[in-house]
Amino acid sequence: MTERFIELNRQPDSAVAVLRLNRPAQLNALTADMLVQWREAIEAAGADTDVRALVITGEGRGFCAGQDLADPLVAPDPEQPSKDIGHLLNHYYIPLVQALRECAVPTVCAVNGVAAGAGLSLALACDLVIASEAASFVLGFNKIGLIPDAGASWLLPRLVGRTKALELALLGDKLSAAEAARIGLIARTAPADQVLPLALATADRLAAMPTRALVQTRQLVDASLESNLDIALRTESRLQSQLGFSFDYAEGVNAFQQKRPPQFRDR
Ligand code: LHQ
Repeated sequence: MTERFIELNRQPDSAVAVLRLNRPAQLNALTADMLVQWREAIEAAGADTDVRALVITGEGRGFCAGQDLADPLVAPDPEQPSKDIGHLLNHYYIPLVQALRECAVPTVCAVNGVAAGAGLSLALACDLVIASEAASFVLGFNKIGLIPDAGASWLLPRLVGRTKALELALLGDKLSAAEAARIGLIARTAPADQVLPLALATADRLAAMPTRALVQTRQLVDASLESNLDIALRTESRLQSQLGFSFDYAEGVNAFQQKRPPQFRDR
């Protein structure tokens, strides 16, 4: 039987699901099985209509050290010099990054410790990143002769601009959580024992909001980076037109007028 490296659990009495990377002795370095399990867990959380927000975190002292470099799929092998490591990206990483970006509910990444290589790329693919003050961030691809992958080359310049993106990618220095928040790589930091509680509280807030509008907001923000004002104005208008017929719109306006908290329920 395949070993489980990803746990997915619902918080008691809450619409928040928690996805936990669980391979702590290797700082949650990613094997092919783990990448499949991670994608399947995101899809399962998104398909469960009782789930309205997803928290992603790691077990142990690391969040995720990126690709498991000891995995025979990627470990250099003199017996097999033509091994194609791009295969792993095409079949495992790309579907996982897409699952994160298209998740049917908002995602909050609670970075409990070091995030390296593709572990950093995957954290950055979440909607909100909250890191422990003890966490650190390192691209590290340059140290093994590779380029930033799993979306990092696209995300980094958009998050922190060309200057910082190239500094991080070319020098490969470890960044503290405080510095990562200062340059806008992540949303915020919290003391080590508060990072998961803060991520859960943030996810609870998101879970009480109109999910469909939040997910479409993510899509609009992502699309804006490739778009222009005219296209953005028209896309906003099309989506707003649809949302105007939703339960959550009527509920939000009625709740405002009746001076009561809204009870959103669309997914
Ligand atoms: C690991 C790993 C690891 C295995 C720590 N693998 N065991 C995509 C597609 C195709 C090909 C290649 O790549 C990719 C995407 C990528 O992600 S490439 C980038 C891969 N990741 C890295 O290069 C990071 C390698 N790790 C590190 O630089 C350090 O371990 C960091 C900075 C993450 C943490 O350093 P420390 O806190 O000093 O911990 P440590 O180095 O002592 O690691 C603890 C254990 O975890 C250790 O095992 P051991 O048995 O000696 O206790 C490491 O071997 C293991 N580990 N990363 N990626």
